[in-house]
Amino acid sequence: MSETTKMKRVFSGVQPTGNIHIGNYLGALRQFVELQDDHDCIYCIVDEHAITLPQDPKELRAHILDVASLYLAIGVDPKKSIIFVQSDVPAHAELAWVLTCNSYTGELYRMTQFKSKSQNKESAPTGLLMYPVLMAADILLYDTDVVPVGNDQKQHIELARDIATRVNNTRKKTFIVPEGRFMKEGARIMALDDPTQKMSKSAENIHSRISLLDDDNKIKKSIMKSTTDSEGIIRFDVQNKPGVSNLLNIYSVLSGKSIDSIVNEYDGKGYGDFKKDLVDVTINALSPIRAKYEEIRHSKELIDILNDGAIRANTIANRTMQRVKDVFGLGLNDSK
Ligand code: AQP
Repeated sequence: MSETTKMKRVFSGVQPTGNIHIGNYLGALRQFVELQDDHDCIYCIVDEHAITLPQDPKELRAHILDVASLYLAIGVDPKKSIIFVQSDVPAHAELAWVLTCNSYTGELYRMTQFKSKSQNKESAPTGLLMYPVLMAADILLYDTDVVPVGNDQKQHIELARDIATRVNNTRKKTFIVPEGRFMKEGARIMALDDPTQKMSKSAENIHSRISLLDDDNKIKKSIMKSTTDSEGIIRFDVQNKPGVSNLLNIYSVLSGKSIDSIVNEYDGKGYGDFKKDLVDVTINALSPIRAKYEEIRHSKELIDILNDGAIRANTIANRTMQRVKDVFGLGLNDSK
């Protein structure tokens, strides 16, 4: 393929901090599948991000394989996309240090995720503050054009763009300046128990989220318990009816129906009927993913895919790292 028709490079990742939930899926992961036919895609399991907060080592390794299996189960195709584990490519940490030296503490303290994750902690781990710089390294290492993510990552993408532009302007053109890609619907799925908070893997209440691996009973319980309001009318109004609007959003994306048509369908009906149907819609959407996951999770094929992905990712990452070393004068090996 010639330079002019080169496919755009896509990079994204998920932290193995627990089971992927429908927020991760609807905001980010379904884009992974959508993009892989006409983009050059690289999908990572970002385990180095996970240790910004303490993790049990056995659980972390299990979650790495869970997330990788879920990538495959939702339809990421290893023949089209590179799938690998972040810590298998040492250049992520290496580039993160170079970028750390080209970022400012002020811009990192401004990050809303740092503010919320360090809230109520006497002293926050440095990694929590540095996480967006590591994320910038993840992205810039692969000369990424497009980063499919949920809305909560907008600020971090901006930072990656700022750092890339800063290096390009103060040194020489070293990095591609990436663009975030966000879904129109599903870019921010809210917690079922508190629709003012985003759905999260690590929230204490398991009924705040629906994980892709939840069984039918758990799905039913979480949806039937979800917070709505006392008005009893199904309509989309995020400001005044955040709970019902969030459920409508989930219903719409999982069923492929527009929000307007769902609102019409439930005209005159109560929340009970609506929630019961949403349970069915959710089970129908998630059960094939669960079945595929079960096939893959303990297979040798999974390990082979990740090993092969790491080899391919290392090749690209090492090339960028050499370019960065040349620009900054690091080491003695000048590639030119
Ligand atoms: N609620 C959400 N709605 C839409 N998209 C979401 N994403 C996360 N939550 C939602 C997107 O999912 C991708 C992977 O997220 P992550 O694992 O890197 O970390 P996160 O954003 O911190 O997700 P969680 O689930 O809230 O994890 P914990 O609890 O560990 O912090 C990203 O593209 C993200 O935007």
